[in-house]
Amino acid sequence: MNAVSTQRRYRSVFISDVHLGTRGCKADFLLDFLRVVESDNLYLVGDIVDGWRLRKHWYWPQSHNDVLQKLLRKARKGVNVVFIPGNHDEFARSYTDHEFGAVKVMFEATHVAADGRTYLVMHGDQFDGVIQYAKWLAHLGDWAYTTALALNHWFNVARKRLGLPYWSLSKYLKHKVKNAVSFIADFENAMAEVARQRGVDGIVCGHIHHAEIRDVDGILYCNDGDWVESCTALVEHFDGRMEILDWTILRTFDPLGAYEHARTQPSGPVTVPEATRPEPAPVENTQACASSSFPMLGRLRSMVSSARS
Ligand SMILES: [Mn+2]
Repeated sequence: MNAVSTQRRYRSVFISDVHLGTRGCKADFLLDFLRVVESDNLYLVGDIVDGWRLRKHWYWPQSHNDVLQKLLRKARKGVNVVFIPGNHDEFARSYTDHEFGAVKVMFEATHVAADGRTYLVMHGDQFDGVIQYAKWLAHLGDWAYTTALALNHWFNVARKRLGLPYWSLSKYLKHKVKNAVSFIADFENAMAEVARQRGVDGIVCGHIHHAEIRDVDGILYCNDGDWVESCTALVEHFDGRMEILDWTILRTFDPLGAYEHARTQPSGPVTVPEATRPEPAPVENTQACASSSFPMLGRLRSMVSSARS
């Protein structure tokens, strides 16, 4: 479907927070991205598979399988694929320094860019203040977030019927809620400080589902975003320049892409995931949340922060 002319090549691609195994995962968008975008290096910066959710409720449609197959195929065909587990797929942290079908599993990585800059690559949950200091807020946040995602889903089903493009509620909220901004800033500063202590030039992380490239007092902070809400990736050009790709925007405005056409067709192959019943608020999960990893925790900034104020 996609013309060869739409292919994009980069030196490195960084994606995270895909959350395969959850209804929120935009697997079809990511498949489209993986088909169009090629790179020498592909870093999977954590929360690729949501083991936390899968343990409670098995959800594994074909498209989620296709994503894994696509990633493995890239590794087989010579792409340097590095998987750095996050808090939702921390089960894989036990396999650090092993290889799975040419995919290297690492706790964290140091990436040397084409311009010689060095980047620490890590998921980022280790430095999430909410995990460490306010567990109950995280539970509240998860409930609020799950509800917001369900609303967002139905809202977009309606938009799709009207032929309107996908619109992210929580992305909108994040940018509107002042406190969320300060939380994000705290996270960014903490991550930059880690990079500074390690003596590298920058940091690449994910976890908070907020794509960003920002200079923090001489340290280049890069967050690759997520594939649950915003469908963003971080890419390194062949000259070492970093850029964020917002896939919903790029594909909507790409005149050559058949994607937009497909997306507005009711039975098109690339669509917002099919209508599914929104999950009930996971009240009964509250106890289980006390384990070291939380559901959806990386995506709660706006709600957690509003609860704080
Ligand atoms: Mn995370």
